[in-house]
Amino acid sequence: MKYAIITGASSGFGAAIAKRLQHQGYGLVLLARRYDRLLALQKSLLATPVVIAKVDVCNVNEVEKAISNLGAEVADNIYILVNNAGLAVGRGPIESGMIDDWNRMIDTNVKGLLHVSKVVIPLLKKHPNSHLINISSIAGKETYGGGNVYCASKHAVDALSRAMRIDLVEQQIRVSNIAPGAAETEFSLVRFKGDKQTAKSVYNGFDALQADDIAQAVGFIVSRPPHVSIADLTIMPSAQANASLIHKN
Ligand code: NDP
Ligand code: 8X3
Repeated sequence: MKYAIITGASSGFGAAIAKRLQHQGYGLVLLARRYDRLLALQKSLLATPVVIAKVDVCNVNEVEKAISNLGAEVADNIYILVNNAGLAVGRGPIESGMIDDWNRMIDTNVKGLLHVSKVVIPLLKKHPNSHLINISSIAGKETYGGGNVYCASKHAVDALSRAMRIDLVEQQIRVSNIAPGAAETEFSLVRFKGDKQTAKSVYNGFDALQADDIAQAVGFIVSRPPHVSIADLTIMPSAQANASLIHKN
């Protein structure tokens, strides 16, 4: 059985990617902080083996422990890593930004992705043509008003995708960068710190992307023949022109 490791699998894109990859026959290793969510997902995903672990990607020791606890049957058969865990916290000008919010974004989106990659890449290297997929953002391609530190963190992810492609070309590990635009998940609820009304207003007046739209892209990437690498995919709702312009009814 081939396995995929997915970070941030407790909601949104990560949970949808888990479902889609299981449908395509993969066993799963699902990581996130909310264990109850992972447990519920595990109970609903019965077609292949599913390993779950409570991991904060910001904590390198937790990441190392979770990966070293995988049994040999799983660890020897990791063909896909999806670095999806991430978040925005707050939106506004730098002078009124909160240091704690900045640390959370940089620690999760950049350092967390590095922590996981460092320990999982040796497992991917056992299998030429395996996949490392980073979930960046349209915010990793362009900046927008009030997005400063989140945009910077996702620009870093975009740069790391290109750097990893160089590092891993010799082993023919395929590195893909996915840059979604506005997608209706728990993303805005987290960004606006539980303010449901503001979070919902982000998606008013247009058809936002849904989590499965991104999961389908992951399913497409991993089902290409061995000589094909999908390097970079920007996926937006039809109503979105760029990081700053969404046409709303
Ligand atoms: P959600 O808030 O629905 O999901 C985020 C996931 O990341 C959760 O499973 C959460 O799990 C996990 N996560 C956050 N922090 C940590 C951490 N420290 N350690 C482990 N897991 C963590 O949002 P999305 O599904 O939308 O977001 C997924 C990715 O997509 C993020 O990287 C986001 O930046 C990116 N993105 C989102 C877009 C959107 O419009 N929705 C567009 C472009 C990119 P838990 O809280 O249980 O730890
Ligand atoms: C999430 C999409 O446009 O809010 O990465 O940055 S956006």
